[in-house]
Amino acid sequence: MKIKVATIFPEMFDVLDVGILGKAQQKGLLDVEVVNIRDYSTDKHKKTDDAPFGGGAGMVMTPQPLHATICAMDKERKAKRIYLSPRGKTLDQQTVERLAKEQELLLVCGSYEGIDERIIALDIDEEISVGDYVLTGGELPAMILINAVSRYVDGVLGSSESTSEESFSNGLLEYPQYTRPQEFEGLSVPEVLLGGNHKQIDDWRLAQSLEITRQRRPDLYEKYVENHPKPHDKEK
Ligand code: 4G3
Repeated sequence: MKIKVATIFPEMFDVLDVGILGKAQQKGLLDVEVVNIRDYSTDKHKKTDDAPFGGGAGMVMTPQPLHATICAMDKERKAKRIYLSPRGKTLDQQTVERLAKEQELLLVCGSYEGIDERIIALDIDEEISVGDYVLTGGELPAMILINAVSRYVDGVLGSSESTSEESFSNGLLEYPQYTRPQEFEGLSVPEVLLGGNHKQIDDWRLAQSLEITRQRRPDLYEKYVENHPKPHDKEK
């Protein structure tokens, strides 16, 4: 998968060369290309921001460098163009899976109080938020999106890290996990996990997932229960 990023802080994306995503890039499964918006500014001081019309706090990213960057990066308009912003639709696992099917993404990172609205009208397909909080720029949200989407690219995860059995794949939160040693600081691993009865283990894990989800995420719990009606007593 090809992922292009437009930002005024390209060096922030060096962390993508580390770990699983670094390995995926070396293997050619993932190709992240980062472009500096400042390089496309025609201003004599290479400015990329200005004060907002109408007044108010902070600065707004000017349209010229952004539009020039996006046009240069996606001449054939073949990328899905995404702007990371607090007013976007909140990213969820279903959206991650949909975006992972795209050939190419172009992620636009805004700084300060955001970007000139006309760039969104002219150049952006979709606005996405990574949660209800404000950061100094869209760079960390872009990296969250890259990380989440890359896990669905064929070959990026090993078989032991597959996406099929994890949290949210059944709409529930994860059950508790344990590894060696069998006792740690006086706390033991639940007996059922040591027995090797896989039906019993699956039942225990589902019960744990259901209880944790009911306590922490009643919204997810209600959805699960609606879609998994209890088998009622057989008619006589
Ligand atoms: C304000 C995205 C700030 C307006 C970007 C962009 C949080 C998210 C910014 C704007 C961001 C998020 C840049 N902060 N929740 N900061 O995904 O358009």
